Amino acid sequence: MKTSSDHIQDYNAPLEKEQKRQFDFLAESLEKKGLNVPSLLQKIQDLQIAIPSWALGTGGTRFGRFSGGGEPATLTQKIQDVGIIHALNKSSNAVSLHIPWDIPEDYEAIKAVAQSVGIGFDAVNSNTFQDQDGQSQSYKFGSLANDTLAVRELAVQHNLEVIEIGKKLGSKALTVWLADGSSFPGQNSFRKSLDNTFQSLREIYKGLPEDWKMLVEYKPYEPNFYSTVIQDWGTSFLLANKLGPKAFTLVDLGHHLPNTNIEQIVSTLMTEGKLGGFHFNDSKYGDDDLTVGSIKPYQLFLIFTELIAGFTETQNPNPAWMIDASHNLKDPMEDLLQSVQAIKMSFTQALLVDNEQLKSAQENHDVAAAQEILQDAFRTDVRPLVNEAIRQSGGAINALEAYRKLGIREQLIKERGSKTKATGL
Ligand code: PSV
Ligand code: MN
Ligand code: MN
Repeated sequence: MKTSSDHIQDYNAPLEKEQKRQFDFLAESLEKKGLNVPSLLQKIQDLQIAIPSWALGTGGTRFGRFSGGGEPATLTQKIQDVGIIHALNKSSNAVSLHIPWDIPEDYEAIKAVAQSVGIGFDAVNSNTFQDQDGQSQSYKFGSLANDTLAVRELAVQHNLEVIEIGKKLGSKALTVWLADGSSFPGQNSFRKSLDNTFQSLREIYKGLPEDWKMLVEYKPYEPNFYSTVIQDWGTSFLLANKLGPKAFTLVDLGHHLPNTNIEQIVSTLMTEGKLGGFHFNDSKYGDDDLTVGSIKPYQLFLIFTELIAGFTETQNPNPAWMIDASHNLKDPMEDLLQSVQAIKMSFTQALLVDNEQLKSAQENHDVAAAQEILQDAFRTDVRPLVNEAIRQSGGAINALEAYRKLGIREQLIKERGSKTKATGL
């Protein structure tokens, strides 16, 4: 694959001069504002966003699926794809696996592949929203919340197996997302469903190693359309609190009803030390799983502003950063490169916020000044800074353009064929 450091340096060479001109210009104006540019570069380089194994193939909708070809058919190929993304952007050094889609046949071989491309294993995800072939009980009417004990036991067992798989790979977190709920009033007892879920999660929690986290994801609707057991951050937070110090809430940006103030949720969770992780994506209507930053970049910036304030002002441990997106129209790897870049840009803009000035504007009830401070940071074109951080790490000055110029997809289609379907969603 054409992603060796020589290939990337060859791609960068003709762009270096213009990159330097743009970077120097921006660095000078940031320094004038009292910002420490080397420290900003370091923070941008340190931010690593895990890639979900299920986002490397074309997702499709329930109406159709249009593969672009060259998709990964095996876990090895998925890890190789994450390796390609990381070689280009130096910002995605881990993969998040979904079990049972990604059960390794040979753990040592998989670890060796990951190591060879500089990739580690982020949170492992359990799947009790689908039945697998030959499964003894069905999740049709719920898994951890199900009224039938045997179903709950199967779902608990599955989660414990996922932990075992993660342990062998070096993961340190289990993400639990449940589809459990109801589509019609009267179908389930809310109280019983929540209590069953808590009891089941408690069994799983008991099997969690000391240095692991359990990330409890919430979502208001879909696939159930009347009620979802873990419908919102409050329910997830309640469960995480009852479970114990290793349990945290995971925020997926698409898992909110329209206009929810997600940045406020982030702030509350961090104040309580319970923000465990993020699934980044973007949406217009629901859980649309669109490219990060493609619809609401200001919201993303405001979320990062809260996160950065929370890093210094709260005891919240570092959250796990992951993308959770699906691609119907774009080349998945192009979409992922765009998503990671959007995250880095919002993060960088948020680093530019003058928190001291903002505090004094708040204390003086100077509403207009507070808005100016935030929007001054948001309206800064930080691309030369982000690209410089990536360039200095050995990545491509423009990762998406490099992906195209180096003909990566064409090579993958040649190797894997044009009619491919990645395992997973
Ligand atoms: C559910 O919508 C979700 O966001 C959860 O994170 C799942 O694990 C993921 O999608 C993939 O199904
Ligand atoms: Mn998610
Ligand atoms: Mn989702």
